[in-house]
Amino acid sequence: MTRHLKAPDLFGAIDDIPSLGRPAADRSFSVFNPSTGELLAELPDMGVEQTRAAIDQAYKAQPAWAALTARERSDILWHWHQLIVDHADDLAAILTAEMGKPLAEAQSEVSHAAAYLQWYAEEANRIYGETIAAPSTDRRMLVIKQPIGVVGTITPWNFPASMVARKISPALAAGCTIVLKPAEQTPLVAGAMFALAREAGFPEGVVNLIFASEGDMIGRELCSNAKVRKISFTGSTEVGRLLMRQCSDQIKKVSLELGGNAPFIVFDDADLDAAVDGAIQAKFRNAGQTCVSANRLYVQASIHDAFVVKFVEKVRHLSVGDGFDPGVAIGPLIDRHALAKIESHIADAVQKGGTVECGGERIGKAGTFFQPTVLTDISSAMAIAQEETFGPLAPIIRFEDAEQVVHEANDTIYGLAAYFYASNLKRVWRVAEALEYGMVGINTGRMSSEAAPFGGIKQSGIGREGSRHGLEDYLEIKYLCMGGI
Ligand code: TXE
Repeated sequence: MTRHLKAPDLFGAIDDIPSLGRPAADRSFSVFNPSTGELLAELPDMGVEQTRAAIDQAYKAQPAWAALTARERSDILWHWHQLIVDHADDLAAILTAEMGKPLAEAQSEVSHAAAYLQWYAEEANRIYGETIAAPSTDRRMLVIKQPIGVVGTITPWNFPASMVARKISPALAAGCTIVLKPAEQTPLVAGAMFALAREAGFPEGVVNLIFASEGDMIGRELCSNAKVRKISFTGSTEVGRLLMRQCSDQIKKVSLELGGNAPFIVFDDADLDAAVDGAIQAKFRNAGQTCVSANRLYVQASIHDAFVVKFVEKVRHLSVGDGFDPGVAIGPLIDRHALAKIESHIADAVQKGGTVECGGERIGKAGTFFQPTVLTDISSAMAIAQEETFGPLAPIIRFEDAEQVVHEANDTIYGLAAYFYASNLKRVWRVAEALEYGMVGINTGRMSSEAAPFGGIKQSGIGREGSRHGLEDYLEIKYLCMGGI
């Protein structure tokens, strides 16, 4: 493998990856730094044959992995956690180089990834069954939990380290083995994490990595290969839908974490400064490229103008640039398609009466930087209010009626995250219960945690990641009934 990255790195470890036991590919693909356009690395471009070989390895390794004691699996996960903590700075540097996010955000993501490993190293020891009071005295009835088997996982580029950890640590804790394909834009941090997994002592075949320049062929093999018993995917709703269709022939289990269209509602009884800070966090973290990013900001009419003034003032001060530069709050977008999507949302909004309060333009010719942008006079009919923008663009919608706004917030095919700021307790409960979302942030702009169930309803997905619910998603329920007692 050719190596170009200059950042402090783990390339000794990455160079080791082809020796994880899969045949090398004869084609390669390139990974670029989105801030500079610089070529970072060339990786083997694996295809169906390598995917099949990885699945075979995972299938062969699974019974022995499941037969270890929970404590033994937990110990290896702990070791992996410790190695990730020890190499956190290097992992964060790789992440910033290939994905673009500010180094401080990359460091926080690596900590978050490590937290999942820690959580599931603990949770591995807490897999419980049930006994059932039998309806006749000569029977005993109970439920045991067993690992699903081989899991195929596909991860996106926006959180390339924490998505890897969040998907595979519960699977491994449960006794499953995995084959993972990271996003083609950000395979390097996944590669480094897998190299550390090998050092941590996972037996051969338990964790398997596929580098590929596109997902289609690999996804098809993972979905159609009968040795794979579950698919866990994070990415666009469009690809999630396709994978679900491909899994339907074998009634294969799926966990899907897909797109969102998060409302962020500020009621007139909110702490305005806290709401402004929360909105900055929920909107501009990761340059808005987050499935839980605030996509539509609803602000009640009586506080609308005051909110806009304070919010715009803060947005103007967000500095945009190379994630390695100190003080940068917003890095580049992942690619030129992302720039084009933002521009089309702005053009559509302006054409239908929207006002650009700040931003609205690309920055420079190299890279994919876009000014953090605030739009007002937004209505629900605009594309910006209906579709996930996935960029540093905050559209503000004025509302009068507190009941109507909840109705509008729910009027979407998505149901991942919602946020609102309010102080009246009755309102807090009513709105929290009425929002049709898998996660609701109340007076906070940030809520991801390894201890909490992350996931959505409607077309935002199926299943949960994190917490003990995330572990259950990798376990089958088996009912045992013993008669003649
Ligand atoms: O996603 P894709 P993209 C949303 C967000 C973004 C849009 C498009 O709105 O603007 O999706 O992003 C693999 N079979 N999210 O194009 O294509 C691909 O290789 C199997 C939300 O990056 O879904 C990568 O590993 N796999 C989101 C992964 O799917 C396929 C995160 C994601 O890519 C495949 C990312 C196929 N046919 C985007 N096609 C979130 N929920 O956080 C692609 N892939």
